[in-house]
Amino acid sequence: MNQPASNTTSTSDRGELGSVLVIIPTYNEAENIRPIVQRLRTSVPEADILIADDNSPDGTGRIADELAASDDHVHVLHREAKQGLGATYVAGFDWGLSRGYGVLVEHDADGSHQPEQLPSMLAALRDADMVKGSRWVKGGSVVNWPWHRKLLSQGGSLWSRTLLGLPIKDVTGGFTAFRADTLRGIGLDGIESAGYAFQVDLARRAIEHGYTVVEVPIEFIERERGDSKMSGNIVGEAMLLTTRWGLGKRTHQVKDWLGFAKDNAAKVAGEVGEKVGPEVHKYATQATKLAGEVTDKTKDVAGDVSEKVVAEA
Ligand SMILES: Nc1nc2c(ncn2[C@@H]2O[C@H](COP(=O)(O)OP(=O)(O)O)[C@@H](O)[C@H]2O)c(=O)[nH]1
Ligand SMILES: [Mg+2]
Repeated sequence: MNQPASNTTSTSDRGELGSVLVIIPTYNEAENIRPIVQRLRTSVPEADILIADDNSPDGTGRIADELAASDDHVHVLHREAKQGLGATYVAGFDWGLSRGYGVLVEHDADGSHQPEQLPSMLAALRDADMVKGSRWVKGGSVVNWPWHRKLLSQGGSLWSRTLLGLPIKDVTGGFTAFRADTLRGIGLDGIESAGYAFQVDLARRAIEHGYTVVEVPIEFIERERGDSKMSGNIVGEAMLLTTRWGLGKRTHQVKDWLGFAKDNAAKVAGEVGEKVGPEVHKYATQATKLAGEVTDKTKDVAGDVSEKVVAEA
């Protein structure tokens, strides 16, 4: 294996970016893989590329081997069978992290993500922990999408943004650059999500860990060759998991708030009791006890309801 390419310096206190690995997951991308690798080599010549192929029946893996044989910057990870985008990326991240790359990039093979836009994302990563190429910020756009795809994508982002409280406009987008430390920090164990949910999962983990996530506008072009592997199942998985994560988060918030209300009620009752004398203090204590029982009951009900919704979803 050749060593990761030369370092890129950074002025932020996050430290140098280090060498860049662009991971391209492929399943039946025989027509697309050569041109996309060529464009990446031109746009980010210092970066390495890892093609992570799930044993594509159309021979994409063989073409990837040919590309790797003629270029030290290109590597191939052959996987046995189609296991979904999320599992492929986790394997690609592990491959890159164990080899010391400082930046790991998610990049589709089908031409939707433009290699020419990667340098501006890497520049933004100097002052961030994670950069998402974004279709839904000012300056971002989508080319050749019918209205229902736009609705699905924007609706999906709105859904996960609202439920999870994420400050990100394009949560489901898959053109993303991570610092290696960010991926190590959020941890890749226990990630089970496959498609769009995988992108939401990474974003929510990063935000929950306090990392800075920046969106850079991109122009996303619908693929011209080959077929999309995204399906109704993948959309369904994204909605189900996002709802489950969102409800888990909200239940905790409700429980925290009820706990706070209970403590506060006891405190106020105590203060009032001291002022108005022992007789009233007795009633206040009883009222507080009652309030405590009610809030405990409400917490149980909130827990039951959310578990029920999650189980039925
Ligand atoms: N290795 C691997 N790659 C996949 C899998 N599913 C999708 N991909 C690749 O992931 C990228 C994005 O998938 P695509 O079908 O274009 O999704 P869409 O853009 O949402 O329609 C493409 O490069 C696909 O070849 C999978 O199960 N395994
Ligand atoms: Mg695509």
